[in-house]
Amino acid sequence: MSKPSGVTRTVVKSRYALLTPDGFVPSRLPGWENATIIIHISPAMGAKFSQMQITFGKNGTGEGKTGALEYFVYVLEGGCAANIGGKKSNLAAGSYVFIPPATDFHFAGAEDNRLLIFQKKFEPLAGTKAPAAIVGHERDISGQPFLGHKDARLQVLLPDDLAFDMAVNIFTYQPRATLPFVETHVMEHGLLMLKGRGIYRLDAETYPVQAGDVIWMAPYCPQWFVAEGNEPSSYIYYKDVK
Ligand code: UGY
Ligand code: MN
Repeated sequence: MSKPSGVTRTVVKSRYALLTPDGFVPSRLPGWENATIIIHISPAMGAKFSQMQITFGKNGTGEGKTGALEYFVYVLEGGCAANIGGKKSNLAAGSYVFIPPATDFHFAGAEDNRLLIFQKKFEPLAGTKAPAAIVGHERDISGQPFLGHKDARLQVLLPDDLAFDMAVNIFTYQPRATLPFVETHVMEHGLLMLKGRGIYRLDAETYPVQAGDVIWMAPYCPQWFVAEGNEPSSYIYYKDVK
C-alpha cells in the first residue's frame, strides 16, 4: 500500500527535531554549482550550528572561504577531489575533512557524491593555537567501548585537544545495545543516522528512527538510544565542546 499523504515522522520542537527524508526540500548555496543542498539544522531552528547534505550532479563543485566558521565535511557516498588551503586530496566514502576558519576550499565531486557538512562559528581559546586542517578516514579510527560497553562503540574523528571547539563522532551499536543512561548535558548535537534503526528518546518522548533520519538536540535535551533490528546501527554526530 502506498504511504498516505499528509503523514510524516518529522517533528520539530523548541528543544529538539527529528527530520525524516520524506520532508527534505532542496535549496541553493552560493559557491556550490550543479549540487543539491538540503539544510537540515540551522540557527533558524534555534541551533548554534548548521548541518546540511550536498549531493553533486554532473561536474558538481563547491568553493569558498570558511571565514569565521569552521567546517567538518564527511563523505557519505562516492568520491571527490578536495583542495583545502592549497593542499589537494582525494576523498572516498568514509573520508572526512576538518576545515579551519579563514581557509579557502574547493570540492569537485563525481555525480551522486554525497557530503555531510557541519558548520560552526569558531570560538578561539586565549593562549591556544587555532586548529589546523585535517584529512582522515573513519577506517583509521578504532571504535572504543563507550563507558566500558563493548556493544556500543565510539569513533572519535577529531583530536580531543583544547584547540578544537567541535567534536564529531561515529557511534555504532550492536542490536539491542543502548546509550547506557539518559544523557542531559550542556552540549548541543546534530546527528545523522547512517545505518540500521532504533528508538531515540528526545526529552520525554520516544521515536522510531532509521538510516537517513536527522536529529537536532538542544543543550540539556534528555537523550537516549536503543538499537533495534538484526544488524548494527550507527550514527554520526556533532557536539560543541569546551
Ligand atoms: O557524546 C555524546 O554526548 C553522546 N553520547 N550522545 C549521544 O549519543 N546522544
Ligand atoms: Mn549526548
